[in-house]
Order: sequence, then C-alpha cells, then structure tokens
Amino acid sequence: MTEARPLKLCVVGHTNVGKTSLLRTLTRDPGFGEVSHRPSTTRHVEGARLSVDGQPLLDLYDTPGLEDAIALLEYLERLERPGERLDGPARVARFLEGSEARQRFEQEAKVLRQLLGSDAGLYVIDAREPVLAKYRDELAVLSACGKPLLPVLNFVNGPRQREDEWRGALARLGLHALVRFDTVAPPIDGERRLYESLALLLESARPSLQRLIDDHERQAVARRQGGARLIADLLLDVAACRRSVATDPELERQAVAALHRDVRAREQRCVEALLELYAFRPGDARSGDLPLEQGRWSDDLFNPETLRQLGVRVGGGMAAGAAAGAGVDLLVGGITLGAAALVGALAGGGAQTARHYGSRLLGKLRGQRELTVDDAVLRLLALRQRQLLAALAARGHAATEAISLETPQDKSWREGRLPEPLQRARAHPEWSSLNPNPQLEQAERQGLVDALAGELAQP
Ligand SMILES: Nc1nc2c(ncn2[C@@H]2O[C@H](COP(=O)(O)OP(=O)(O)O)[C@@H](O)[C@H]2O)c(=O)[nH]1
Ligand SMILES: [Mg+2]
Repeated sequence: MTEARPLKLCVVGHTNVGKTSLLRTLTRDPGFGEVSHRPSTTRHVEGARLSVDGQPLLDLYDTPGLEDAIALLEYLERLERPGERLDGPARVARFLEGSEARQRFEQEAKVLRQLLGSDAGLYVIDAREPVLAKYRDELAVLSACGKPLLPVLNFVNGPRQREDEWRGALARLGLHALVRFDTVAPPIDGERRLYESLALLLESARPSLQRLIDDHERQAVARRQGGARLIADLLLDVAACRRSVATDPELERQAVAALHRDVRAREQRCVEALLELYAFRPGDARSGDLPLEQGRWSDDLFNPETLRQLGVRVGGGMAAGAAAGAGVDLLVGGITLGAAALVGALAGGGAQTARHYGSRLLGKLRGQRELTVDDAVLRLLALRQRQLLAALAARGHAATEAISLETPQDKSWREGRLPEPLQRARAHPEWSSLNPNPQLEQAERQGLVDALAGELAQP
C-alpha cells in the first residue's frame, strides 16, 4: 500500500543548532533557506518536498529556533485552572488559543503549531553544547505536543562534542532513539540511518521511508558513475590531444602556452560538471586555505611542485628532457614536444596505427613538431579529479567551507602503466575535443570512456 499523502516532518530545536543546514543536506539544496552563524535567521516556517518518481513522499518544514523555552514551560504549567489536569496536547492547544501565543511567545507558537500539524519532529542538537536547563525545557515543551521526536546530534565531527552527555540526558527524558548526523560532513549512510530511525517511530510511514532510502542510494551510485564518466572523458580528451607546430622557437612557445591554457580550461569544465552533478554551486566552495577556490583549482596543473605534492612520479619525457636539456622529447611544463609525428603515433598506438595514420602525417608534418600532454599531467588530472569526486560525495549541502582535498594514500595512478584506454587514445587525435574537428561520439571512444570510468570508480 502506498501512502496517500506525504509524511510531514518538522525540524525543530534551539536557534543556531543547524536546523536549516539539516534541511539543505536532506534536500541536497544548498540554496534552501538562509544559513547563518547569527542566531534567529529563520523567522518563519519554510518547507521542501522530497518526491520519488513524481510521487511526493516527504514534506520537510524548517522552523524558527526556540528562544525562551524556560519561560514558556512555566507559562504552560500555569495554564491549568484549579482542579484541572490537562495533558500536554491540551495544554499546548490552550496556549495557542491565548493571546500570549501572538505576543510574547509568537516565535515559539509558530514552532508548536507546525509540530502539531506534522507527523513527527526532528529535534536538532548542537552536540558541542552542555545539556543546559533551557534545552531540557525545550524538549519538555516539544514533547507536550504528543508527536514523536527524533533527536539529531549535529556538530558531532568536532573534538569538543558531548555526545555521551546528550545520550544520557535524552534517555532520561524517554528519548532512546537518536541519530548522529553532522550536516556539514554527514556520514555516508546518514540518510539511511535517519529514515530507519524514523520508521521505528512511525511504523505506518515505513514503506515511504524505505522508498526514500532506496532512491537515495540509487542516486548516489548513479552520481558516482556519472562522475567517473566525466573524469574518464576528460582524461581521454587530454591523452588524445595532439597538435603540430612548425619547428620555430617562438611558434613552439606560443603553441605550448595555448595547449596549457586549453588543458586547464578542459579540467575546469570537468570540475564544473562534477559540482553540478552533485548539486553544488561554484560559489559554495568559498575560498579557504585551498585548493578549490570559487570552484577553481588554485594550484597550477603544470607546476612540478603540484606533481611532487601529490607524489606523482615524473618520468619519461620530463626526466629525459631535464637530463638532456634538449633531447628527442623535450618536455615543456608537462607537454611533450615530439621530434616527429610518427614517433608519437608509434609509441601510442603501435604499428597498425602508424601504417593507417602515420604515413599520411609523415609527409604533411615534415619540419613540424608535435605537442602532446605528458603522462605526469594525466596522472595528476586523474588523481585530483578522483579526489574531488570523493570529497563531493562526502560533502553535506550545508557546508560553507572550501572543499579541501587530502593527499591520497593509495598508489593508484601515481606510478605504473597508464590504463589501456589512455594508451589507445594517444594514437587517436580525432578523439580529443582539444583538437579541431573531433569525433567524440565514435563508438570505440565511448567504449573506452566506459572502460576507463569503471577503473576510476574502483576504490
Ligand atoms: N561545522 C559545522 N557547522 C555547522 C553544522 N551545522 C550548521 N553549522 C553552522 O552553524 C550555523 C547555524 O546553522 P543554521 O543551519 O543556520 O542553524 P539554525 O538556526 O538552527 O537554522 C551556520 O553558520 C552553519 O554553517 C555542522 O554540522 N558542522
Ligand atoms: Mg534556520
């Protein structure tokens, strides 16, 4: 049986604990509401809907923070007339009918009304805070609505958090189910745990919640595969890039500069596509101590120091070029200036390609040199785009700090042979969008992009 109407959830809690941030993360919408370190930014109730295959399953409501729960609890306790015994919801109803709900406790009344109209509440906690009386009173006021409450421990990734204290205090208040969910760096299975805990409190909503869980996981897999494909496409484009230039120092210098620029721009396109795939905006990655500023890499792709930092082995042309000064292959900042087209074609594609393609080039390119992008640059591109993909997958949509990338610990991509699809691409300049008249839709190229994406997706 499917639910006729979506489940209604209300996000409640003290001001500035991350309620709006939780909604941003759950809806994957960095533009939801207004997030601020200033208290009381959210002044009214705002909602968002989660649907699967066009069917609305969950309505989420953000609420203003509770500010004066201590006074409100006292007020609620004084609402009983002599000889009367009201239960929680009756007390709350009486409060909402009275004038104080429009004056002194206007903010609180909005929250309680919303919770009464919802199926359950998510009570967001800043786990760095000590369990103060005001929080206990807040929970008492919210519990009076008679709706299931699921505590969500936010800010649990920092060093100064008091998770154990909170667990103890919540248990004493009869709240035994809770979830940890840092909105900035949510756990990989954060949504699953949250929805599963809710299903324990709201048995009838289990089918909807299960659909949300399944859909969420399907989408995560699809995004990872889509991301790996974007990276594979970038790598193939760069590996296949081959430009010729007349043997003239000034022309060579210009051609190298142009290729540098184009490869950087191509990488940038990949970064932007990944940010979009993960529903982050370039501006979400605000400048911090690095490395992605406003969605751009701040360190330079062709800087040997960048290669060293990521532990990429610099070999082949780069080493030969450095040793010989000017050898067969001279490496100019990550770009190989090949002596002859045929040499490059043979190295990349083997004898068959050379026959097929080399003979034509050979005549045409006499007196020419050709530019290709060095293996080391391909390695760097693969490493950092893969890191970016992993960072985006683990990032909450409430994050405001720059995306920071750690140096990967595994050896993959740093040394050893490059994957077969890239070796093949070396001999197919027509596969590169960086070359004139590219043929990007060729079945063989697409097949190699898929194969490479599969390799990239491996941990
Ligand atoms: N480090 C960290 N900061 C958070 C987290 N959740 C919220 N914040 C920050 O805390 C502040 C208040 O968040 P907001 O969502 O506006 O709180 P609200 O008033 O409860 O809606 C903002 O500056 C957020 O960026 C979290 O899980 N980790
Ligand atoms: Mg808010």
